[in-house]
Amino acid sequence: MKIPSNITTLIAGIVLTLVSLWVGKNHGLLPVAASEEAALVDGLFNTMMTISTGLFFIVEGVLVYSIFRFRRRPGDNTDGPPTHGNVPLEILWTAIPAVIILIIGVYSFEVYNSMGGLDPMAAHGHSMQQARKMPGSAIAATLDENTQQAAPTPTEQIADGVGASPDKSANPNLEVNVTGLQFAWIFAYPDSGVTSGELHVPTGREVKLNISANDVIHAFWVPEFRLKQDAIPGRTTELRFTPKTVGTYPVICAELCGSYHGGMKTQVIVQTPEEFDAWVQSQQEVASAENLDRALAINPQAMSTGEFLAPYAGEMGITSDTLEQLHASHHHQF
Ligand SMILES: [Cu+2]
Repeated sequence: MKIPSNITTLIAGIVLTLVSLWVGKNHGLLPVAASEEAALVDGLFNTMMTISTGLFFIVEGVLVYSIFRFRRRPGDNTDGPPTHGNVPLEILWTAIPAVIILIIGVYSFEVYNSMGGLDPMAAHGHSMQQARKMPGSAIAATLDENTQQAAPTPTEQIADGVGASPDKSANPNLEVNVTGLQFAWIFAYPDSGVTSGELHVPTGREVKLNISANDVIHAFWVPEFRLKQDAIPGRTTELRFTPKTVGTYPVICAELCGSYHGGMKTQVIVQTPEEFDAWVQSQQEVASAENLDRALAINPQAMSTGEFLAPYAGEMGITSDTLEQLHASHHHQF
């Protein structure tokens, strides 16, 4: 067998590395990265794409080369050479994948950790804030007091959060309560009292979603944010992120939840802070107008007939003159 020269091997190696790096950056498999956390996930994915492209071309290259180079020649009916076992080669092809997997494993662990996935205190955001405000008291002692005063729910004991870094998580800029139900998402903004079927978030502010479910398990997934979190009945899970790119992206239920699971979709609208504030204000106006209508509809008995009918009479173009004429004609009939 003719061993390829060192120069050929070197050039092949360089070409392979360059091709792998290029594919790792230009595969185009991921949607727009619309959150700041998305870069972490993309970095990991691109690294894995680079490594697997290199491995793919090495394995397939050797395979295709061997098919042509060592194919049966016409008239050659002999057996191939009886090769069996190669300890150094076997050690090598075990060691290389082991090292690669170890590197990817540590890297992915690091990404998950820096997104708050492993932080046991992520769900203690409020307790931590309280503890910091109390001068001279140890944080641990304050946390103990808190847990004794208010009976802890499982949510407070177990971290269900993922998203932003743990140090940021204590102070989310915007909180939204997300409820999943068959087959819709409801978004409630406790700060402004707005409730919406679509999630609106501003760029550059850290958002914390408190996710729960009314009936069965759902999962809140926004591919453009690279984030997914279960919505579980009876407990609250968290998702923290900072929206980065203005746009409209799909919110998809990623947990089979019933016959119309496939239709359980809505949108997340990432806006500039100004647009977002304007949206909140417009929603508050709609809400207060609705409340006014409800007040009118609820108390008809507290009103006189005239008061109750006044708005409708106005709509119908009835004036006090018309009413007087009606009244007069009634009298004539008697
Ligand atoms: Cu669902």
